[in-house]
Amino acid sequence: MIRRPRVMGIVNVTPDSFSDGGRLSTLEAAVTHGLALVTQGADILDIGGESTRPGADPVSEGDELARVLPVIEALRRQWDGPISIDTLKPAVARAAVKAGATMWNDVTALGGRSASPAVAAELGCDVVLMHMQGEPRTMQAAPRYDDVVVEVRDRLVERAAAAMAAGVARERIWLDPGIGFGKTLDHNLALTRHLDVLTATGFPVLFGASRKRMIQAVDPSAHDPLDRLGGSLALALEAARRGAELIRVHDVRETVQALAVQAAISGP
Ligand code: 7PJ
Repeated sequence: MIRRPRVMGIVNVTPDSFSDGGRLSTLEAAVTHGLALVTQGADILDIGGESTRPGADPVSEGDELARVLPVIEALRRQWDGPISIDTLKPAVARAAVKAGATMWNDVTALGGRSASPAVAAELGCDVVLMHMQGEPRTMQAAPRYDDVVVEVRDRLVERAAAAMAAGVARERIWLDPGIGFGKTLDHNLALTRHLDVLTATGFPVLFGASRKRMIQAVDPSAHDPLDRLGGSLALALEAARRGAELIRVHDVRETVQALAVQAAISGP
């Protein structure tokens, strides 16, 4: 039986988070949610204190630290599995790793700050290099590519080379196509359909499309992110089939089950 990919459970610690509507804004709720995701089968937790959804405003370093650090510290006391910090700020990544995080998930692929590659090397943690065209506030205005699959792959391989030049070990690097980050529906579909082009680089691939707007673009009735589970599962299964090793999701239990059944079907 093929091994199913691992599942990364999303823990938003943002009052404006689009799919949790602020309900996880307190420390206690975030920690409770994270532990519930572990019970549901999450292999790794991704803690984020700055929303990067389209149109979102930036958050100050102080506010971001105040949101995520207590959550990471509390989770670390109660769980010894891997924890990822979703941030583009090297100072937040450094503090998070000191508090016990083991992975830096950077939606700017270490390009958000000039110090990022060197800090990633210094921390020695796993690093996710995600592709984004433009910046969150404006990235969905007019995304444009000649060949989105090749351009995203080439850009990520370039960012991986920059990370390695700064001292990040090759085996620490993950690539992520950045579904929804400066991409139209057609771009997102092509990146999913041809995810094997990214896995062929030899770097492990993380894929995240959970509850994203591309699902509403296919099913216009799904304007509420909570109504996008079916689409999220379809995307997770396809990404797994195309070689993704880590799938980032809100609905951990349902995703783990779908991936387990897919692996069982594929046989011994
Ligand atoms: C992603 C992410 C993603 C990685 C977000 C949302 C928007 N990090 N952070 N990949 N998306 N690595 O969850 O809808 O796709 S925030």
